[in-house]
Amino acid sequence: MAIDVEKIRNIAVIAHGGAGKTSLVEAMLFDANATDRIGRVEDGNTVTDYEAEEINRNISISSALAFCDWNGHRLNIVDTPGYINFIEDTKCCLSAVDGAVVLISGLSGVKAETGKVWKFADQYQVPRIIFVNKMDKENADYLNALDSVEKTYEIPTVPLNFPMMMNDSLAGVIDVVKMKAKVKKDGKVVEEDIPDAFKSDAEEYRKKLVEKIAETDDDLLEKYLEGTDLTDNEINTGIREGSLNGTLIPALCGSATDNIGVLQLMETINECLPSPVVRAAKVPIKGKDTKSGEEITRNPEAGAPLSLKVFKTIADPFAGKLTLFRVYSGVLKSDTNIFNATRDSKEKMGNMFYLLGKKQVPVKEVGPGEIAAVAKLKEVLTGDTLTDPGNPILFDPVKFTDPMISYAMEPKSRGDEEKVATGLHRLLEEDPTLKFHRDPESAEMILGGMGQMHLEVILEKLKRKFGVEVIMKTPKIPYRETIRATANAQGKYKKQSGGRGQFGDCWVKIEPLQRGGGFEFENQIVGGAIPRQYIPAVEKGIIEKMKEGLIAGFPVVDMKATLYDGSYHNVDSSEMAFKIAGSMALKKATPNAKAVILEPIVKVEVDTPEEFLGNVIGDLNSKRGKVQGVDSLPGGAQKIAAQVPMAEMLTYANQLNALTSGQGMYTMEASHYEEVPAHIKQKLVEEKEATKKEE
Ligand SMILES: Nc1nc2c(ncn2[C@@H]2O[C@H](COP(=O)(O)OP(=O)(O)OP(=O)(O)O)[C@@H](O)[C@H]2O)c(=O)[nH]1
Ligand SMILES: [Mg+2]
Repeated sequence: MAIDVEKIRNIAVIAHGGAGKTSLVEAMLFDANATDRIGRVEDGNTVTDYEAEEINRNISISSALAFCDWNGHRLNIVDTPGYINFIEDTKCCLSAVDGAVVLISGLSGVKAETGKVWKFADQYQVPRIIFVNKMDKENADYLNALDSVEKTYEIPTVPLNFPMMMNDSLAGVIDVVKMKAKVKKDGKVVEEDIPDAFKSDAEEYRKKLVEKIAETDDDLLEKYLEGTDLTDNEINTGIREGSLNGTLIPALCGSATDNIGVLQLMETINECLPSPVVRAAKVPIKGKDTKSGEEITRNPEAGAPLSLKVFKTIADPFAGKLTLFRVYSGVLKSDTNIFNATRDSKEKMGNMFYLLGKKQVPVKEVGPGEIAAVAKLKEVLTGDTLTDPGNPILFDPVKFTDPMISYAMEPKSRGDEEKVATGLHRLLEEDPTLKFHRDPESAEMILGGMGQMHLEVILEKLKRKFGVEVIMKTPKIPYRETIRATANAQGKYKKQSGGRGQFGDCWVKIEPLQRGGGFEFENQIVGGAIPRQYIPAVEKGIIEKMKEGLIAGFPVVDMKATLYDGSYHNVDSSEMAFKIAGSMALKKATPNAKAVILEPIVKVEVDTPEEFLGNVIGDLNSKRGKVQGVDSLPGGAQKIAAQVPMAEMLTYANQLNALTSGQGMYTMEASHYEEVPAHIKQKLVEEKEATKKEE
């Protein structure tokens, strides 16, 4: 029997790294009796951080699912990673939920990475609740943390509780919706009347709460102005409407590891975050009819045609591939025939189950709005739409950011290539941000990912799950080459020594295009100087030479080639001859074209406590970085915006940790290309010559 769609709450727990997401999920599952103890990240015994690589590092690397039933509601909870290397996974999970809990640390307030996940939630219009965590910590400041949210995201927060500090320690929270104290006693949270010491603060918070809710609705405002208190129901409706419309954010505080404030958070999730039905009314479930291409919608109803979207894939060495999905419409049974609208292929559903971390809880039937998993589907990947064969619909896939860095790699022991490729193939299914290809020139295996830590984790997984070890070689920076001057040259390929020879002769002018101009080819041949059928061959020859690079082996960009003259031989001319002639012409024109090397520049934002500001800026300058600005963040931290060559930022995570005693955070994204300085150019040209000699 499928679960009542009105009673489902699909939420993602999102935040910067280390904010307490996994610990909060632990407390929620315990409070809902889905587990009988609260695990600790440090002890490696939490429900959602179950992969060895996560336990070894005490961080979440990949999103994990859990579920519990609480107060008549089914909570499907996605615990997401916070560290920058793994945040694309968080984005994908946010595309499949109806609400989010954003954790903010009571110590630091908003951090650089918070901005990333916040943007993702905006992108998918996901209503959210703020949970200010670590309020048990000394110097934690609730209002400062909320202030950082309001200032950074320009949206009012509505505190629904505040910390109950007794003898400088967090004893509980004061719920200003119910006007009750929720106090921790003998490991259990009990509800009591508000102690006198907290009454005036409670009144103050309550007044602000009613005021903010009243401002969201004319009738409520009138009632408020008449001096009548709002009912709990009016307050909850006001909060729900406000968070759905994105005009306000409900906020709570507590401590995940002390399990304080968590119960009220779960009440607020049930009361104020949308069910799949409320969500669909706000953000319709839209897709394309795969036959007509028309835009069509689906309703989260059992009677509607089946449609579901895959938001995660797990490569389990034993259970095989696990596919995690969200049902948008219709009912799915474990033997249903389905159609993969993304890959135009047929699939048969296998055994389905709910996931509680790695624990699988079998289920025969899942209905609209539900989240579940299935093993061993053949050709299904993250982002795919699975649908009723008779009523196909295609949902928009999630677009993933391109890899930030790539390494050449080789198996530690000879003959393991096949095993490496098989293992990688499985990991590629699991991780859409991972890219693998063989370099057409060096035939090297190139692995691309979001950062150093990301690739290290992949190598550990390869070893642990698929028993192969590989070595990573210096990363390949995606340098480019271009020209700065116009030059002309002739490419003449002539091999005529009896019998069928080879003859191709062309004159080409090359000139620079503006940055991002790509490649243009113009044919200015007149009078049949070169027969029409050979002209594309000249262009092909030029393009191939561009791929090889002109001075240091990097692909050439932003160049125009104009073919303006040439000659041919009736017998000996061929496409091949003119292709070679084209490539020769480009090579010959190079010395006069002022060829240069372009390097990728990344946009970096670094958050650091004030005391390390000088170190961080000094270090960025020493990396040929250009600091664009420094902004003060609420709470005293500083945000540095800079543009830095990617080549200097490969192992920045470790360096920033050292510079800021582990308190710095940064985000990095590809920005543009710039010319490398002469000494770097020299070094790259020499490296290319050295590798050429080795070959
Ligand atoms: N004092 C205190 N420590 C906490 C609290 N919540 C989490 N921690 C600690 O903070 C550290 C990080 O907690 P996690 O739950 O792993 O944080 P996370 O947000 O899941 O981190 P990532 O998954 O790596 O992004 C752990 O050492 C926790 O024990 C809290 O409320 N109070
Ligand atoms: Mg975590």
